[in-house]
Amino acid sequence: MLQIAKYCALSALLALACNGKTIQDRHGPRKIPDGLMFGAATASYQIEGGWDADGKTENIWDYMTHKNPCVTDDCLNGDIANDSYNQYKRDVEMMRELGLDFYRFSLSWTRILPSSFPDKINEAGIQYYNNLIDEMLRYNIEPMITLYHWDLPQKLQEMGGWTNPHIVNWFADYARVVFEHFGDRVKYWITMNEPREICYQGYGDVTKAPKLNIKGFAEYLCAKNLLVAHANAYHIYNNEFKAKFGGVIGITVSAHWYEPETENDSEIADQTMQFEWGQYLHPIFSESGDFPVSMKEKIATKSAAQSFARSRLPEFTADEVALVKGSSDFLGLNHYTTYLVNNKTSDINSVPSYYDDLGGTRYQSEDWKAAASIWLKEVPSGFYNLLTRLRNLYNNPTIMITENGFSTRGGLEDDDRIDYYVSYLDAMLDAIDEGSNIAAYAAWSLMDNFEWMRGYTERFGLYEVDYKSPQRTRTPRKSAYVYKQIIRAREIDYHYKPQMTGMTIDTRK
Ligand SMILES: *[C@@H]1O[C@H](CO)[C@@H](O)[C@H](O)[C@H]1NC(C)=O
Ligand SMILES: *[C@@H]1O[C@H](CO)[C@@H](O)[C@H](O)[C@H]1NC(C)=O
Ligand SMILES: CC(=O)N[C@H]1CO[C@H](CO)[C@@H](O)[C@@H]1O
Repeated sequence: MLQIAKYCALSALLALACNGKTIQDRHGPRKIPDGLMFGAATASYQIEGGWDADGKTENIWDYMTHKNPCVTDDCLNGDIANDSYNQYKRDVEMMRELGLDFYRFSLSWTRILPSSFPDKINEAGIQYYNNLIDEMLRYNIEPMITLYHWDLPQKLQEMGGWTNPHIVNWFADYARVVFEHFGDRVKYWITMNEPREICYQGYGDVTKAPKLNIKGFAEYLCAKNLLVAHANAYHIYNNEFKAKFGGVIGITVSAHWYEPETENDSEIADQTMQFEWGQYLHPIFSESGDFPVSMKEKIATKSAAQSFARSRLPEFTADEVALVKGSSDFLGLNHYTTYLVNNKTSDINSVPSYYDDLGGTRYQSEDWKAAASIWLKEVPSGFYNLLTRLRNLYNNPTIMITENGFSTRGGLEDDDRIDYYVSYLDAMLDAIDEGSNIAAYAAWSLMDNFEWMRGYTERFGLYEVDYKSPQRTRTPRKSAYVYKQIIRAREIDYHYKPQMTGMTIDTRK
């Protein structure tokens, strides 16, 4: 009830019609459709630790944090993190406590291929992931593997990383090794996690490794090569493994909802979405393929005005357009928050740069409920609007929500996180009621972890991790009890008040 009232109040604030279905009072619990899978997500560098264990070599996050420890807010790194390299059995126990249908985790490229290439396969790395996968399958928890969640081998970075077109082959070789070793047991595959964060933040800015900051160029080279590498890996799985193993493979993008500030800002809001996530989704999920037209035009026009010989956005060849188009069995979606957009020129943009190419200004309302992360505000209507837009733009693709969550500064009584989860799940159910084809939902995150540049200062976990204890002790927060109840009852009960009296393993598992 509380959530619904807020949902509509926010919509009114944004001068939107409140979606009819959400207006109705929900006194009773709301059913979750059959077949929707529930999970939780993590990523290798954020939880594994064991940075140099048993032959693993440096990736770009190891390298960056070792070279300059205070690149992160707390001057800490992922050397040990949660020690999941050693504690994976406890991790699986937590999945059983929650009653998860699936668990999304990523593989460390340099743990499997210490030279970056398949000339030498690290058996200890393969064994670690076999142990984790087998432990999950013992309890009927489906593994969902992300091949690339930001921890590129440092050696490949020194050869240009995602700006070097040869990475299409490097990634293909790595993907093939992974499919060969784990494909018999793993049915859900994600090639890349969040291309925008990889390319824009890592290559066009300084907010992720490798902090290249070559604005208006490197992020576009990265985007093209990453999409071709993704598509190539998709076709490798389809051609060489799918008939034998029968799994599905897709890509995960991050997508905020961008709400026009006034009726006059809808065009810039649309263009913002075409840049921010259409850049990666349009080439794969649209009927025409290729980068979005408005994005190609804006960057070409700016580039010409700036006296460049050609557009700073590289072109796909016709063969590449065809290779990339349709190269995903599902759309993996990470969604957290919403921004307002207007077409006022922002004077903080460098020229040339991605945001100068795009234009307009993005900001968040002071009235929105804030998480610990500066970029994260709670706006469930934005989730509904985004899911509706994706359904309409891309012919209702199968969507797997691969991340959604809320950060705090720690503590077990996390009512704000519960409020976020319940209201976002509610918004998701509204979209499902109207026809959105949503197959899975993963909470970010199973447990607290290394939050990239924020170190351990921002906590996203259903389980709290004690970084002072040698075992990295994990304790369920109140939100873990609520999530468990939603999964077990397959309904959202807006009045559920958990007794935090000790977590037991769900007997179904
Ligand atoms: C939108 O633009 C029109 C034409 O310039 C103007 O009259 C109107 O006031 C604008 N609306 C808002 C909400 O700013
Ligand atoms: C934004 O404003 C600029 C400068 O006034 C204008 O040229 C451009 O067409 C506007 N773009 C959109 C999408 O409204
Ligand atoms: C159980 C276990 O392996 N704990 C290890 C966690 O990490 C610390 C620091 O590396 C080790 O000292 C513990 O033995």
